[in-house]
Amino acid sequence: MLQEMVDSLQLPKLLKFNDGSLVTSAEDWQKRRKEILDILCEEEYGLRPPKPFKVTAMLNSINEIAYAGKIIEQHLILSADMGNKIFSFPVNIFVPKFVKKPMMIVYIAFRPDLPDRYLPIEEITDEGFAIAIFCYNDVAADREDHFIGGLAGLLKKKGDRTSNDTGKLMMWAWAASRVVDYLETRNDIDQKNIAVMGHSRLGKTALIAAAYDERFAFSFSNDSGCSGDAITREKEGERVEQITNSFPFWFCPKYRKYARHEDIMPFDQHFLLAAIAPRFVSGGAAVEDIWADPNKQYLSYVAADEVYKLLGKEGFVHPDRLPQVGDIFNDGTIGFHMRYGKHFHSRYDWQRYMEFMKKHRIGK
Ligand code: GTR
Repeated sequence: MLQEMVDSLQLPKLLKFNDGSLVTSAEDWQKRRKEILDILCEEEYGLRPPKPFKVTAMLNSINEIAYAGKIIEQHLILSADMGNKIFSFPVNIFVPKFVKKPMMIVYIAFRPDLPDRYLPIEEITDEGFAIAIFCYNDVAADREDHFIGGLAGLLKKKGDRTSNDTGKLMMWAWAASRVVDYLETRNDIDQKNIAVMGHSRLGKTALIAAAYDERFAFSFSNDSGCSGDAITREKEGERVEQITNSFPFWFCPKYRKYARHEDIMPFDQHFLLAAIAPRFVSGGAAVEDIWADPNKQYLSYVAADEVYKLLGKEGFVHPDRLPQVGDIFNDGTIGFHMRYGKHFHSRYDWQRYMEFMKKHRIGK
């Protein structure tokens, strides 16, 4: 049933090179993955900013007895050396003291508050996870500022944005990789189990971060929907037209041309998920989040599964039907859950992602 649904969407093929030849081995996939990452830069998110020469950290303050003495809380400023310029942004790290080398979640946050309504820090660290948090607005403002501030200002070229110029989702995703540059220097966390996570626009960002940076062993995208984990073809709710009208600055200018012409896109969102293979990816949906379209989110994971299978992974383990409230599919390399309620990053979602990571911890 599901396969027929996926087939009827006539999605661009994951396992076919741009020249039409077939992708039949893991080796082929390495090349195909590069093509896919290039297509997504070129057509949707814009070019990836260059890797900095060096990332350094400055510790602003530390509290060794945070949350009843259970947690070490550190406030840092990371600085990325971009050659002729330096880009700096704050990162806050919470490490539980009662576990040796905890798994680490890089969380891309909406707000600077610690904790906030989407981010129950104490519950997360009580589960034995360390968490590194940065606020996306500290990287590039989430509004039409004509790309003058933050990383956007630093990358800005003369004149109007055109073609494949970098959008802000890609900038936020780039910053998540800078956090990993820094985390790699620490020996108090589990380097093999670093995840990236975000909700909604930042769920889209988390997927981009993982697709382009193989150091993320896990990625968690909560309610990310349009231009994130949901297939765009025949999607309910938000589509390319609405998203590029409201948030043109999230994308490269070229993406807009697919408004009402989704059928000619040389990609769809299963490309983004497949670029994460063979690593772990898990998505959350909410039954009332029609704007994101839970069914099209789910079908995207179903469609990405063939790449995991080609790479010898278990992929997506799920029944042959659309998702229902209360479903939790976490046996395979791809996970998915659908909860009751609306668009929100809830405690329930956090529990599912942490459960998934504990279950699949690498090297346990
Ligand atoms: C909406 C946008 C969605 C989603 C959401 C959010 O306005 O249309 O794509 O990203 O914002 O980030 O909360």
